[in-house]
Amino acid sequence: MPRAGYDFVVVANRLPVDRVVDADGTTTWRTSPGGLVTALEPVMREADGAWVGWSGDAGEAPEPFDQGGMHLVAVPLSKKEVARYYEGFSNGTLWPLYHDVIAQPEYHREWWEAYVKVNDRFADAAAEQASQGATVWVQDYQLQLVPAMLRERRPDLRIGFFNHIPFPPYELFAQLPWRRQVVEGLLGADLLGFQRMSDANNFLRACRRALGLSSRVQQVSVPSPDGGSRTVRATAFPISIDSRAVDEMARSPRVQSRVAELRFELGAPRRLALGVDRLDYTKGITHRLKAWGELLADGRIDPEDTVLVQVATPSRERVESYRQLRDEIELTVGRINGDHGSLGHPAVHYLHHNQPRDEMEALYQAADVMLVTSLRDGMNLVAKEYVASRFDEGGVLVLSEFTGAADELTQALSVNPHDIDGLKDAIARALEMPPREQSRRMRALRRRVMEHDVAAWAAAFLKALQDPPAVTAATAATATAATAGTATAEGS
Ligand code: ADQ
Repeated sequence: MPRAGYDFVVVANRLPVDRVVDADGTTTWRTSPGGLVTALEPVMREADGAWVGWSGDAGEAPEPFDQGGMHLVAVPLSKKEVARYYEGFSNGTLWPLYHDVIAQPEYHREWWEAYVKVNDRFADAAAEQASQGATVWVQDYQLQLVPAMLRERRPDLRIGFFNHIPFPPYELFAQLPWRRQVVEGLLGADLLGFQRMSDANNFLRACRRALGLSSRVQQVSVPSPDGGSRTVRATAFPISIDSRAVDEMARSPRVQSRVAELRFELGAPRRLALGVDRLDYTKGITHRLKAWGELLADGRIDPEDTVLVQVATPSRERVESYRQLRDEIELTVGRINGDHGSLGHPAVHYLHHNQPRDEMEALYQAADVMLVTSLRDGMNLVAKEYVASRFDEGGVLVLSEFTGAADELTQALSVNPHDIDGLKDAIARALEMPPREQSRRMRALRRRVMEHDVAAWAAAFLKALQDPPAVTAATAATATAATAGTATAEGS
């Protein structure tokens, strides 16, 4: 097979586009708005880039096509592979295992076999697109075997990997029957990026424990087939958002007038709290609702003047545990409204659908308090979006200590979502925080989020990937410490 010759190749489970079928049945593609695309688009355009990923539909893949300055190469997945590789091994095994086993991971050999096969197909597609000596950046937990598979086919490539979700402590990771293969797969990369230093250190520990390799500060030495060894680096590159774009949209007259409208539609409450999450058991939505329900029952919140808006994006609806969670959340919201709402005045407004971007900005602007109560979260971009949208320096962020964002956003009100009494106190405090304290905290939060945006994240990773190992270990650690504020302290 001849090589296509792209100097920069991104490999991700999903292509950065969604299929749109018009009324006349013709298919077009719309770029999906996401941080990763925003960050990588300029790099892609400048470096002559290709993006390898799944289209989102089972069955035959469309032919490669160009869209928004990117060359898109779709990898086909059969219906069975979607069930076993994606819904099964990625979302039923790795996702719960990597999020502290909040839900029980399932280990099935046929899921693992599909994961190997699909990773192999992604590696093949990437190897075909990359030019001699190209840079390939593999994204996330669905593709952990791709780095080694790619190195085997193309030792000339510079390979990076970024894990968007946490990497678990070895005591949990050790449950995985294929732990050795996963670590070996990742070690095919030259540079491994994690959200937090503690994730990188968990990975380095897995290298020692599962493979008996020796590691030094943020690097591990891997024996190569020629009898020598390669150095693989693993460190933190906390991801961010397109902060300027969020800030600008929040200031726009359209969003501003929508903010006033929204508050009116919600009955002009004195206080408005907001939760925005993918409907996922890692996000702690039930803990948040429990705390809110108890605050109402205790009389600490008056439903006449204080409301909660919970936006829950539909997610992984074919997976049984997600269906159960949706039922549980909707039952709880119904109970709270039954007990504390009145006609035309629900205590909790619940939306189970995607919101357009500008509506999200208006919600952030309208919210006096933002509730992020994840039980475990790689980063949590919602927290950063809230901060970037608050150009008025108002509003209070209540943030779980179990998010990656908590390492950076130290001026938020930090909570342990398992501690319902503590969570209730933090919510009550946030709802009554004086404006001066709000702006003092928000100013500090904004400094961090506006300076360290997603472009800075991508640039830092790609620069470190080009650097020779010995220099990079020090540079990456310094760069991360400089940009992440206190972020590195946590991992030590
Ligand atoms: P997610 O688990 O999806 O991401 P998060 O980081 O919060 O979590 O990103 C969610 C994104 O979806 C945000 O940009 C948010 O605005 C958007 N969104 C949520 N609900 C929406 C709705 N109803 N309508 C429109 N948009 C909505 C994974 C990891 C995270 C990590 C990111 C990036 O789980 O920990 O931060 O990848 O690395």
